[in-house]
Amino acid sequence: MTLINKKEFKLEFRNQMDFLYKQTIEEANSEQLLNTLVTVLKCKIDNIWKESRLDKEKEVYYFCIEFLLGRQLESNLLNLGVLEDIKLILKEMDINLEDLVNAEVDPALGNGGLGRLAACFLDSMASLSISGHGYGIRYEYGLFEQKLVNGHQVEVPDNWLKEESYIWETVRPNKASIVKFGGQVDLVEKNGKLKAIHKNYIPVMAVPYDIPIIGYKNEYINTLRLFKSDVPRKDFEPILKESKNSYGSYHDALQYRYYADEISQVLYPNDSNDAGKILRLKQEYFLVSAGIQDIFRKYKKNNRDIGKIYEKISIHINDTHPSLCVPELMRLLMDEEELGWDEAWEITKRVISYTNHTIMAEAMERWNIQMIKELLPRIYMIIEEINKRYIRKLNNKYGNDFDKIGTMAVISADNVNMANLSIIGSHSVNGVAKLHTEILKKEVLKNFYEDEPFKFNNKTNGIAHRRWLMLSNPRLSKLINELIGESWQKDTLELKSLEKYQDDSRVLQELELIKQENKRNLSKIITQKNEININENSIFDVQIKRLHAYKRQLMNALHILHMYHELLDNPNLNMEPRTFIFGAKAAPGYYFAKCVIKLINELAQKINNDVRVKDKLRVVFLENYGVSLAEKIIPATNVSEQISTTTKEASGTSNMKFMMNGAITIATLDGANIEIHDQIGDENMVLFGLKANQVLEYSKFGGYSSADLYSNNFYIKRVVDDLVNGFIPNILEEGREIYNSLITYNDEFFVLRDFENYIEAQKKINDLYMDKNHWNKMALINIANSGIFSSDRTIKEYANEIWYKR
Ligand code: OX2
Repeated sequence: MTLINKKEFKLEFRNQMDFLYKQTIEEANSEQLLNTLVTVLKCKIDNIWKESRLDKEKEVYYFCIEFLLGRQLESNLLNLGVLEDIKLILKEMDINLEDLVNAEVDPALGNGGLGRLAACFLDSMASLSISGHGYGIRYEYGLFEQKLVNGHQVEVPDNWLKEESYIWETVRPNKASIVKFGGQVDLVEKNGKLKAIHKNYIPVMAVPYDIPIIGYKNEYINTLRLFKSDVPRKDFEPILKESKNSYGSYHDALQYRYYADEISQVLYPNDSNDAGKILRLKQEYFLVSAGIQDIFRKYKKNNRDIGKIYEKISIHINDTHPSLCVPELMRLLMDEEELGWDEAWEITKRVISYTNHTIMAEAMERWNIQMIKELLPRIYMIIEEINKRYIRKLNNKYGNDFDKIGTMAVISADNVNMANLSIIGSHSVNGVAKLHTEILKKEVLKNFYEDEPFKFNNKTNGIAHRRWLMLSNPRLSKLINELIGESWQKDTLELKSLEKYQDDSRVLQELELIKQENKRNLSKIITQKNEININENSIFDVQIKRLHAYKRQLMNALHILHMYHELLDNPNLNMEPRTFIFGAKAAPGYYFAKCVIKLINELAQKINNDVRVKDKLRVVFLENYGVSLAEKIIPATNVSEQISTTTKEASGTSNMKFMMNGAITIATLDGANIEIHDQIGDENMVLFGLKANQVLEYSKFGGYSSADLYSNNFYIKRVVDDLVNGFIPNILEEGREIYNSLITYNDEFFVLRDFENYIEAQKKINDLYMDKNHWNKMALINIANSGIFSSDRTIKEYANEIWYKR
């Protein structure tokens, strides 16, 4: 790319520094240098960063309540094709790029897998020159910062903007729109048609903040548009005639400001469910209404016939949080564009598609009808009508099968079922891995599948290999380039040709050295953060993800406890030294998850201070896990823990990142672990645990007793008793809570049922690692077969099979 001319760049950099800070480079700190660099880069990309290509192409709008972007500088430089050049030029100016990279904030505008997937998808759409943009919320506070105090999680607000702006964003005040809350709706007759008049509403302004999403070496830039809520500016007054206009008093004005500001104030820190909280509903409608109004504004600039909008627009709703896209699109088509119901409904279905990300019952969004009625009166009317017409259709088809119709209705038991609304209002419903989609079709959404099988399809998740391999593991990336050339960077399936080196001891040796170096780097971070020394030659065994009962960090912890006992019983036990590494945030209100964090930390205290096992066993809990930390941990991992209760993890995506970086996976046959297994077989990963049909049978017919297992199995009893007998200090309450979940409440997630099997699988890991050459070969085969898990593959499938289909 001819973006950078050295002499010019240096001059621009100095000028910009002078303009922004009135000082020299030598005087500037890292933040100032970073800001200067980003400002220079933003000027350079300006002419290829277009708001929209709607005049020519069909555009995809990806609605998501979370985007977990990670730091942008290095990724943007890589994608612009100037990473190495800029590094060198800065070096000549005595600036270390790494310092600037580390000075950037890591915007935590998401909880976990869902938000990170959205970010990987944006990267892939841009890199594949697909005109696809994200719509989200510019949260003032992202996911809380996690501190550990005496082994307890303490949440600190994530003040990432620090009252300034985000270096990559550009605010577009002239593209703001008004979102209306509350008030009343009257249907009045006009020219023989009913027209909805919305009165006394509370107007909130949605201001777009745009972040460029730069494609990989293709001069293509899309936009992530995040909305901030605000009180309307003066120039909106003429169109606010019907709004509630009694903000005369100081107190009222303050209250109004609070009402508006609050909406984009903070990300809900729960990665499953916040239904029930009115503010969350406000956030959801705010995102949806601002986004769709924005789409209409752009569409109408170049297109006259709104009835053909499906030819130019695809709206994707990522999980049910943006489900109100369905009635909002109906509202705009009918109330603003004056289309009739039938035409509007056909358009809506053609435009919208929906991804489901979980089957967990508690994560299925349902909103109380009273709440929706009051907050969104017009939207509620439309939902009611959608429901009425749908039930009529079902009645015609299924007669009075009320059970069936009840599960499919949009409104039932005083609630609006958001998944049902999304399915009915779209032309495509997809799950995120093979098993997950099968469970949707055969169990959770069975009735819908039987009714309209053609809507259902699978799109196995993927990861942006640019961030998760090329950037986070540059040494491995370089080795791959040397072995097979660079074309894999654009087509990751080419990684397959690495397999020809599986018996090449020099290559395997090199692979091991790279892993070793990455482990050394991570050890330094651990020592710095946790004040503990790590044996760099031990197996780095890692579980990093949100803390959830179904993800079974508890099983991992109990196994560590088991190993500890085994070592104490037999100090000469033939085992490879192991370092268990955890990173996990618990939702602030999720008591059980917090108990597990406390347990792991106390276990770490005990084990790490026991000189008897000093050389063999270490436990590390890394505080404040997030994207930046993941980039350091994953390349240094030997063993990837993917041990969810089968059927519960829809896909998982860290499993793919680990595989691509040459870790060996220990896993249940859950989520995308199945597809990983399809690629590399039993020989190259270690499987254990209940199969999906067994779990489903237990849930349907019962037959599992954890108490029986506990009484009859020495190993299980030993570790479970340790939760309550004082063996692990300072976990009186937490240990009891966990004990009760396992024994009194019959171990909902089959931790004890899978425990022995897990111990065996872990032994197998140990034995495999003892043969280093063989281990390295497995690692190589993992890398070679990880190409299918690039999100480029996933996005091509979405594009071909969902978005561009009409
Ligand atoms: C997560 C799922 O739990 C995870 O399995 C999946 O990999 C990820 O989404 C991306 O598809 N919130 N987070 C998820 O689902 C929901 C709801």
